[in-house]
Amino acid sequence: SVGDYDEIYKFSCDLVKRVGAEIVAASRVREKLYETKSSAIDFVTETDGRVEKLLMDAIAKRYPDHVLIGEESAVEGKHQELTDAPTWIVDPIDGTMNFVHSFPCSAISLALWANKTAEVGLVYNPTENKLYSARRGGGAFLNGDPIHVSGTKELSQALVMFEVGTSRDPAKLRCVASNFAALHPRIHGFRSLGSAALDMCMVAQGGADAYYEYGLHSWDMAAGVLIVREAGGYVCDTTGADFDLLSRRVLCAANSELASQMSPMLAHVDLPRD
Ligand code: LIP
Repeated sequence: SVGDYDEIYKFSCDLVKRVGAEIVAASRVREKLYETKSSAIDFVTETDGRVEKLLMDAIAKRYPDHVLIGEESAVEGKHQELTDAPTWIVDPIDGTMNFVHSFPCSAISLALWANKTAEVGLVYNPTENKLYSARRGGGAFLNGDPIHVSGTKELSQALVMFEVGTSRDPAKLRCVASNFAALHPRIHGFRSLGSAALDMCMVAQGGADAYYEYGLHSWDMAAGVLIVREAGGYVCDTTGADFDLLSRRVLCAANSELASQMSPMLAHVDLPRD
C-alpha cells in the first residue's frame, strides 16, 4: 500500500532536493566539460558521475539491502537484471545535453521498483525547482499539487512529444524520421524537451497528450512511467503491447484511445535490450 512507502517517499524527496542543488551550482559554470559515451552526441559530464555517487551512497547507507541501478554505474553493453528485490533506478541528469548547453530542462530521475513494479517515482528539475512525484496508488503531483493528464482522445488534436535520442545509428535515425513523417500531418504538432523524464511529466501534467521514443534506457523511464500512470495516463510498448522497462522504447498517452491510434502508425527499430 501507499503507506508502506511513506518513509521511502519522504527520504527520496529530501534526497533529490538536496542533491539537485549540486546540479544548480554546476550549471552556473558557463563551459561544461563533457565526454562522449555510446555516440558523438551521447554526453556525460563530471556532474553526472558526482551526482549519481551522492544519490547512490545516500540510498546504500539508508537501505543497505536494496539493489541499485544507475546510468553512470552501468557497464556499457552489459545486460541489466531486474529482479523482484527492491531496486532503485537512478538517472543523475536526464537531459545531459541540455545541461551542457544550459538549456534548463534536465532532471534527476529516481525510482523505486519492487516485484518488477514501480512503487515510487520522482523527477526533479532543480533549475526550475519542479518536483514531479508519484506513489503507486497515490496519484501524481507537481510540487505537491495533484496533476492529471489531458482529456484529448483524438490523434488529430494531439500535441505529441518525441525525442531524436543520442544515437546516430542509421536504422535508428530512419525510424525517427519515418515516424515524424507519418505522424506530423495527422496531429496538432510535435514538441521535444530533450529529457525523456520531463517529456513524460509533461504528458502527466496535461501539457502534451502523448510521448514516444526508441533507444532510451530503464533509468530514463523508471520514474516517468509511474508519474504518467498515476496522473491517469496510459503507458505501453510502442507496439501497443505491455510496457517493458528493459525494452528501450515507450509510448505514453493521456488514454488508451490515443495510444491505440498511434502504435499502428509507428515504424519500429530493433535495439539490444537493456
Ligand atoms: C537522454 C534523454 C533524452 C533521450 C535520450 C537519452 P541522458 O538521457 O534525456 O531525452 O532522447 O534517449 O536517454 O543520457 O541525458 O540521461
